[in-house]
Amino acid sequence: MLTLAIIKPDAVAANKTGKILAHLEGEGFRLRGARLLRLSQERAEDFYAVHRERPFFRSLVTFMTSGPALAVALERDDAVSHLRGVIGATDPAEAKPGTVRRLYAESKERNAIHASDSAENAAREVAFFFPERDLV
Ligand code: FUP
Repeated sequence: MLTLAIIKPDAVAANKTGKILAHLEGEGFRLRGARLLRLSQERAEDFYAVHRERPFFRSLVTFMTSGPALAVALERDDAVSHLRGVIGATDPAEAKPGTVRRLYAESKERNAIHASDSAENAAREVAFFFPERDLV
């Protein structure tokens, strides 16, 4: 089973990409796709469309377009729920010790990593970044 993670611009800018990938590999995830990219405003708005009416939407889009991010397609048993546990709560102050966000995130907005939150969203989000031919 595949899920989608994005190492966000805060973590890439802080040179934490390698540490975060090592953490994910240590949890048994295998890389099936990887793309370093800078989201356009239109693509970021599309990716976070479910949050369009939320008060943090504009700020989130500005942050997500602020610099390079690394999108990865990851494979593991129970990938979606396992990765959600590994990244921790949205706000690093509330994330459990040892989770990626507790270890590496700066704030609730600049929170180091995205992970798909359901099997349905994982399928949509993997396809958002990776055409079938780019999944190894
Ligand atoms: P998560 O699934 O943990 O990434 O969290 P959500 O889907 O609820 O939110 C998506 C992103 O919006 C978060 F990663 C960060 C941002 N966000 C804020 O900036 N402020 C908030 O109050 C909630 C979310």
